Amino acid sequence: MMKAQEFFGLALVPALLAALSGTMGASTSLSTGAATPAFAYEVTGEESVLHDPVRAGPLGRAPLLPGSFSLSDGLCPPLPPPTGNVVTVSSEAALRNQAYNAATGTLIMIEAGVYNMQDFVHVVNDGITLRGATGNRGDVILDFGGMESGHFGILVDADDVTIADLTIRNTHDHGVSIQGCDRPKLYNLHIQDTGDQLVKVNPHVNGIDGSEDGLLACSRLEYTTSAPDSYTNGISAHRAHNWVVRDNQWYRIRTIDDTPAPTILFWSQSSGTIVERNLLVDCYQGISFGNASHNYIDHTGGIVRNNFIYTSSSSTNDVAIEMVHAQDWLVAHNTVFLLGSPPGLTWGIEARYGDSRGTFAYNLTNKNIWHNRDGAQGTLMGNVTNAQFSWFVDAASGDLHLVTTATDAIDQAASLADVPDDYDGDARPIGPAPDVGADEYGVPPPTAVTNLRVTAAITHTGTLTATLGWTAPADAVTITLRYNDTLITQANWTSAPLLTDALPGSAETYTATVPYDGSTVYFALKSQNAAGDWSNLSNNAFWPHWDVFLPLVTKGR
Ligand SMILES: [Ca+2]
Ligand SMILES: [Ca+2]
Ligand SMILES: [Ca+2]
Repeated sequence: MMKAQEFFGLALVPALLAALSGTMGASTSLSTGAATPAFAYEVTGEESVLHDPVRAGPLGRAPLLPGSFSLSDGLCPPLPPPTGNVVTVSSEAALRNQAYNAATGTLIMIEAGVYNMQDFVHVVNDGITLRGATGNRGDVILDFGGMESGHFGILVDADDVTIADLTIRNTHDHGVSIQGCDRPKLYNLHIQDTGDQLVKVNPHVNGIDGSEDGLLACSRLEYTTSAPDSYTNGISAHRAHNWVVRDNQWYRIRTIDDTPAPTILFWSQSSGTIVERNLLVDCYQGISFGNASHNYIDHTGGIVRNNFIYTSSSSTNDVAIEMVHAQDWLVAHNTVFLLGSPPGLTWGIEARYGDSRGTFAYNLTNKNIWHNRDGAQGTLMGNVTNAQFSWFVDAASGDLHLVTTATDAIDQAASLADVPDDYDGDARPIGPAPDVGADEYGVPPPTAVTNLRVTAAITHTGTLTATLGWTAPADAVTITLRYNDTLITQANWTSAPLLTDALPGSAETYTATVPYDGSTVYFALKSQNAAGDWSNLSNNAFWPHWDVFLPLVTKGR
């Protein structure tokens, strides 16, 4: 353990070492049973014991919550069909064998089933993909609970490795461990009830070369009740750079005794982390850049945006977002609603220590934001800190979408270039201005039609009868059509003669009779959603060149 402590720059005083001993004991099996260099940078205990000891007294376990609302398909599309060098496995031994021995670039498809794993899965060649064969992560379950050797679930010692569409559960130590490898992609996973961290990211054994450009997305990570001991995180990443953690759901990420342990923790000189559109429910701590146990700049850059963080009154929580020894961050448009704070914990978001600086902007919370704790240089911009339960669709299920009466949040922000969308991936703003918090209230305007065309035309003396066709946009309630003798643009839209403003949003054809002198006639449309928000302008269709439409140009029909 001394090696790890030295690497992370800890100067542990004897009293703290004594305090740590109990927690460190839990990891003894790591160093004795698996004395390989891959494990040399495990850090056990420091992040929990040395952190600010704000905590509740008795355990208050949250009831199991249902799966809540679903994520947007647009943000979490299925992976493309398998191509290239594909092998299929249907036994745990074959899975481990292929993971370790398959050639660089092999895609390993794992057939549906529950796999009673007998050892950890070790990936050592670049470009390996481990993927559940059905695309449904619940169909392919790697259960490590009966394992007789090894400690991890999946250990990644190679670059460009993808792990997707499967479940990892009941590991002795970490669920997935990344060893300084670059561009790992963890996608559509369900990671559950691990002994230590659900996902761990370490540098290579040289302690310098960290993991670059990783992705953890569209996954569900949870404990059924809590970690089995005092040591866990949802993801703990040392020396990780430019990772993206997005569109995940995290439930009950907490130690057994509420020892502080962030759910999403990037530290040990990590940088450029993006944490967005995550849902955290009944986790003891939330998102942390840096940690109080380090006394150097622990994180640089990065953005925390559009996350929902909720703790019920039957659970307990520490701070939900903390920037500690962290520089040049943006924490913006998060919704943090905490009902499990112990007496005295009046804040839920903080920046701490004089070397921390960054901006808290347009966050929506029911707790204070402590922007200058211990001399931190956090700045505040437009945050709302008196959120009420009634402002949300279904806070008790973690659904912190706004309701129409949340007028203290709706349209109360100014646009931030770094926050162009919201929790749902909808472009901001909807309505006159962005909303405070992670949800932009309302339905986005319909997308612009791009395939308006003249499908038939008949000319008479002085008139043209043209049949128009298009694909109806989603969320359109009414469609307005106009024509003109010049190209219709956003600027001249309202002055172009009206054909109709009363078509239903589902309409996909319209027959227009317009004046005709032999020159070109142009047609275009816009649609409106239920709130009356306009789409952008469609392409122009025109006659007599009825076989050509913009911007999709087809010829030779
Ligand atoms: Ca690396
Ligand atoms: Ca708005
Ligand atoms: Ca929204």
